[in-house]
Amino acid sequence: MRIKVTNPNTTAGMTATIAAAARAAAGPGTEILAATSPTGPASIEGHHDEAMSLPGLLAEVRAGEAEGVDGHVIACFGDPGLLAARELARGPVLGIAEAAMHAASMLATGFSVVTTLGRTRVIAEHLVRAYGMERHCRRVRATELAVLELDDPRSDARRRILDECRRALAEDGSGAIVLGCAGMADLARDLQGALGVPVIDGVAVAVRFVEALVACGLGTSKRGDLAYPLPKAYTGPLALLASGSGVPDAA
Ligand code: 2AL
Repeated sequence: MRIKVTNPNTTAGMTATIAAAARAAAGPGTEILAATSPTGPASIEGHHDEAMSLPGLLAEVRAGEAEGVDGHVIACFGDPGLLAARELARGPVLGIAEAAMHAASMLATGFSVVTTLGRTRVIAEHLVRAYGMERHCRRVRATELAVLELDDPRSDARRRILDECRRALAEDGSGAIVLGCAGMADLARDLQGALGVPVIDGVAVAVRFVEALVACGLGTSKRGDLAYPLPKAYTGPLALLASGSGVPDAA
């Protein structure tokens, strides 16, 4: 099967990290198509960044549908545009926060999220409530690392994330850690070895969850709000991104 993994920020180096994690997790016979958003912010660290990332992300989801992929992963921890992407897609579409939180809830009675800047914490907290994870998520913690520091081999990102994970285990009563950024995907194994508890990278588990759903013959419901978008006239630059959709009943 073919799974498209889209990085909604425009930093190709981060997409390389994400693609490596996705390919390492995927089962035999799964091809990972990794994409970087063609337009928008270099990193996503707030509500405005998320909004500005959506046209590029949705263009990639449309392109994946036109190529006939079996499912999608949105590789940013805010799960930007998740429901909009589901409207466009035939197969399953999973966000990495959604996948990681569900995985964590199956592995421990409580988990902590360790994320990047403090200003992104409220985004993760909104998702905790949207996914009904209030009973499982003990706390969302910020490291005050900028997303692009994760992409810089000279940064001390690993040490700062490890320190915050240790504080989470000591203070939150958590049994598992959810990594709160796609750019942390390459750290999960190493952190799990150092901490001795499950450390969950959402990219890996989202790929495996998509595989499982597709293998069960399941896709996105096309009944109700996740039906393909209604055809509309578009004005301005978005007309280019919304055209050639490959959306069957919007064509
Ligand atoms: C993210 C992420 O996963 N990618 C990005 O650009 N921003 N999330 C975050 N909390 O920093």
